[in-house]
Amino acid sequence: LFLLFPIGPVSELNPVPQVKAIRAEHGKKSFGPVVVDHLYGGMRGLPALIWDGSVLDAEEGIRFRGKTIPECQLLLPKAPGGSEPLPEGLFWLLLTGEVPTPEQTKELSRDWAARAAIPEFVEELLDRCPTTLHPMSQFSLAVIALNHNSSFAKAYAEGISKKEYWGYVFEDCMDLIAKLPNIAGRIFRNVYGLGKVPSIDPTKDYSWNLAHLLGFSDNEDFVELMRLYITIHSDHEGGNVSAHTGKLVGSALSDPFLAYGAALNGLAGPLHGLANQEVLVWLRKMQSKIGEDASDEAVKEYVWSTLKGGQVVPGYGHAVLRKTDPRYIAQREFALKHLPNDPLFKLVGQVYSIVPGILLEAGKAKNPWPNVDAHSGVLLTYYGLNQMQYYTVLFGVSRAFGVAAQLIWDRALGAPLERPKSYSSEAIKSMFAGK
Ligand code: AMX
Repeated sequence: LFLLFPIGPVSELNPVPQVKAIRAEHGKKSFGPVVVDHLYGGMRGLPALIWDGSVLDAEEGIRFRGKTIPECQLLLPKAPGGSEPLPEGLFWLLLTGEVPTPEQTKELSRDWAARAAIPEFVEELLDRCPTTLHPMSQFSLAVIALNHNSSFAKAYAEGISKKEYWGYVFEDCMDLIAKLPNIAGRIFRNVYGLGKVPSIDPTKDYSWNLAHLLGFSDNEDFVELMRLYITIHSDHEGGNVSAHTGKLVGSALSDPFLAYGAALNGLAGPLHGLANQEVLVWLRKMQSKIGEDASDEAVKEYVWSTLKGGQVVPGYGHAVLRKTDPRYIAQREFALKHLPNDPLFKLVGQVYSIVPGILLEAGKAKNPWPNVDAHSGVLLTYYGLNQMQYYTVLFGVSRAFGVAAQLIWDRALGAPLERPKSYSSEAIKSMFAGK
């Protein structure tokens, strides 16, 4: 597999010369002004990063190597009898820019299954965690502990050349992705008292195995949901908190386990990946306050009470998007196909018809439309995965695909240590005094 990826010096697709040419021709050209608001405003919109794997357009949403979600659903290989894309194919696409053949996808499933076992001490570490420790904290602990066996850290300590970094990072990233189902499965079973983690089946695909370890592989629709879920949550260009954290930490040449553990800690925040847990908590609270089958008026009143309480409506708004997230639409279409009459899905739809109007009227949020997290929980709940605190772990399994692809490319392209400049407010005052 290693030989199939187009990073090595012999490949015609190797983009290293292309990057050199871009820098030689355009290196000193400006994107436009940096204004003081960029510094105080969370760097929103500041051009600062390179990532070829996916690009986010404010109106259209995400494209993975130029392909929209519906295009990926059409073009990427499926499991026999399945209709959702296999995330193996998406990883291949992110990494190489090419749609793999079904056989290449199968080879990746086999490779990951062969690497899936986690060290015994990591199993013990997870078994010792109190069940009250949030699943995301357990997830991050376990991923960071995998650094014990990092090929990159070992090779670096032995003094490899810079040119060899990417190959070892590639090995670690493949291990990282492969081991996540066993970590995620163990956390799920430990926290919710669901018994021993079953074994990975080396003949099955990644999503089937993840579903199997969670105890849902008997339900083919749930397995299909996992395939769609991992595909659409994998990557969202380079600047979101988890992707950027992974890249930043990786730039210090911390190995992929340390870098992805850090990324997971960012994903665990309520304004980022934890929003999928927050959405379900919020919907359940709404139901207990205004009942099921509530009127539009009652829902409106509840949304306003959330805003008046100084809280955000979880699952709505986005730092980049200005339209309904296509990841939301893909999940809505899945729900229309598989669970059109589910009461919670109906509530999600009702909320969709009400919240944007209220956020527009409230006048603060730049984007009143739903994001990916507004819809994922209802799908998981429908199939019986109703442990809301666990939801972000599944997001974390998926996001590894994008962060891993980025880490491999960053080391292949020789990306330097990230080190932007910070200023004090005093410096800003004196810099612009009288101007
Ligand atoms: N409900 C209420 N207020 C909201 C809001 C929402 N859903 N979205 C934005 N706002 C508010 C902001 O809190 C901010 O208020 P302030 O001026 O008092 O600080 C104001 O509107 C302007 O914010 P913005 O420029 O529109 O958004 P942002 O880029 O600063 O933040 C995000 C983006 C996602 C953090 C924000 O929309 C939010 O908090 N949404 C709810 C949480 C959520 O769904 N997060 C998941 C995002 C997707 C993901 O990463 N998984």
